[in-house]
Amino acid sequence: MKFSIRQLQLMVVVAFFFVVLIIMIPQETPPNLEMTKKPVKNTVDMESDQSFSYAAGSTIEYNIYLKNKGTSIANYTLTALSNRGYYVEVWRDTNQVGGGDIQLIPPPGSTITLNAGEVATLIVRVTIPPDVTAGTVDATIIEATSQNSGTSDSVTVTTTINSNLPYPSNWIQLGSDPVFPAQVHPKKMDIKALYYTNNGTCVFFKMAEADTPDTTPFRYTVYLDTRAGGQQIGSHSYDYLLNSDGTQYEWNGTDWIDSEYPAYCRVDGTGIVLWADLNNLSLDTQDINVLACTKTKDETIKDELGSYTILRDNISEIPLILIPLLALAVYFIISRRREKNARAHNSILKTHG
Ligand SMILES: [Ca+2]
Ligand SMILES: [Ca+2]
Repeated sequence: MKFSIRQLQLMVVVAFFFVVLIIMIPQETPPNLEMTKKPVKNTVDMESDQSFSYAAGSTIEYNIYLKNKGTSIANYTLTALSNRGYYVEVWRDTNQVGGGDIQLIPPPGSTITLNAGEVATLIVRVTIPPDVTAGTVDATIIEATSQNSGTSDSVTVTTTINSNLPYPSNWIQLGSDPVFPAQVHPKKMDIKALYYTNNGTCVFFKMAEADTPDTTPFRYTVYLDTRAGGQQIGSHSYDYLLNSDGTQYEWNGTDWIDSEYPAYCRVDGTGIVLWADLNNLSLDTQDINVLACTKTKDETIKDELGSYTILRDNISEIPLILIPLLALAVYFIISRRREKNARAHNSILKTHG
């Protein structure tokens, strides 16, 4: 078969247009592929990574927060894993007082359902075996995966085993903040939980913050109402103020003055512990009211948690560890931060339940 030059020229031109046409026609994508290209909306948010030191043989509590960022109800699968293989429980705290109220883990992989925008306070409990060597570090990861979107988020709580701490490790949680971190800025001033313990000589208060506390620019304080009189804040009148500046202040009727006794303070990971010698506190027959506060140096209050009421006997000379667990029925009067302006709503509640 022979082509004239004219025919060949025509064929080249046709071929050229054909190629151009193929390039210009948009490639049609299968509709299914187009669907998966849509970004998956991340509907899960979990906060905050935390750390603290505990003695071997103790059970650790960290309060973490899970939020449904989506616009509809969602189910989340929860997992919790210690890299040391320690026993881990996860509880939901429904009343922001005392410990957890509903156990979620074990069993592993249980489900929690949250409405759109709902926040759950979860209490992670890690049990350290008694024979663990000091200096061992445990990292426990708690993860929530949305069963609807498949997206997930996680939090890591890191515990250093220390057998030489100045305080006992049998912390009793007084209560937790219901607010997702961190509506208080900076995060290091956002108090997420308050705990106490005593060793028969001193009474200790631990504040768990959403980030590492910094006592240089900020003040971490605990107010104590132990006797008649004092500075009225809310429904209680406070007599002592333990301050992270190292001073135990006392209300003299009109002002907070230096009591000339120290307030001991130690930052440990994302926690801060304040404590006082029981001999330096005048304890009346009344129960003890406690309020935790973070402030800037110019006394601007950034966050507060409490107040909580502790039975006087549980704070006095008997070390907490020697009080039988049943007698440790600690009663609180709670006024949550959200209810600051509605203190009439206060109710008496019982811990560990
Ligand atoms: Ca509770
Ligand atoms: Ca008082």
